[in-house]
Amino acid sequence: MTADASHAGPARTRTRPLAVVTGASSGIGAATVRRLAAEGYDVVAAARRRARLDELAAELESVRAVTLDVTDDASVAALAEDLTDVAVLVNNAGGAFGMDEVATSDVEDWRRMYDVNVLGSVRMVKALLPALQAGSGGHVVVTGSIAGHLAYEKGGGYVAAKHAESALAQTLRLELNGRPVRVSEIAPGMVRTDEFSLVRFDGDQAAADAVYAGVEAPLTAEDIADTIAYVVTRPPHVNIDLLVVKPLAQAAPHKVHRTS
Ligand code: 8X3
Repeated sequence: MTADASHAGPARTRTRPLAVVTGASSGIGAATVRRLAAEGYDVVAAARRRARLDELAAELESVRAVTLDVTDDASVAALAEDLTDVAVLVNNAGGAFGMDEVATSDVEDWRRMYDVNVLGSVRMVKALLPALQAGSGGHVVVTGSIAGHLAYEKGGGYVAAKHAESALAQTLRLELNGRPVRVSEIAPGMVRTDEFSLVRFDGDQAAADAVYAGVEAPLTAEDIADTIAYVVTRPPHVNIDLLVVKPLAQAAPHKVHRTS
């Protein structure tokens, strides 16, 4: 499934199509950068942690590191400034903060999750839409979550943010109908990465490890990168609206088979 420019649309002015990946410093974002580079894209790897991006860029010739904070309008504008033709935007920056019942949850956690997951994607889409519509068009990918489709106890703030991100993708698809921009949502279930649960539990490694305890094979970041690569390398007339991807052991957010 090696991509060439034709996968991103008819003849483009670039020799390789350009992909922009946010949240690229680790986990699904970094895996997606590597995978899209292997698929034939030039990739702008964007995130706050520049040192990690520089490592990626040193590893892969087709990757350019750009410091980006999706919660900051000026930072997003600076990234968009010199991008005139973007084939793929992967809105991957995001995350969960806290795991609490609504009654005891921290409103600030809800606010931060809304800002990075939802408004971060809105800012990126607004800034890059002209470049996504340039030439032969582009593709907006939103890294959502099963939490965007099903609620679970103690997940309220994250569930709400991911539902909103899904609503963003659906709205955008309606509004862009007739224009050469595809919109896809990838909704992963349990993905074991170094940071997702550690961040959610504010650095509590034992709590983070417990999420995956006894689960034979949680998804990996590479599994989701593989899904994203599949979606963006379909022929340009094919729009995959939504892909929900869970490990075999997970039937629902709260229904996980554990061997111990
Ligand atoms: C991560 C999946 O189940 O923790 O987006 O909400 S879950």
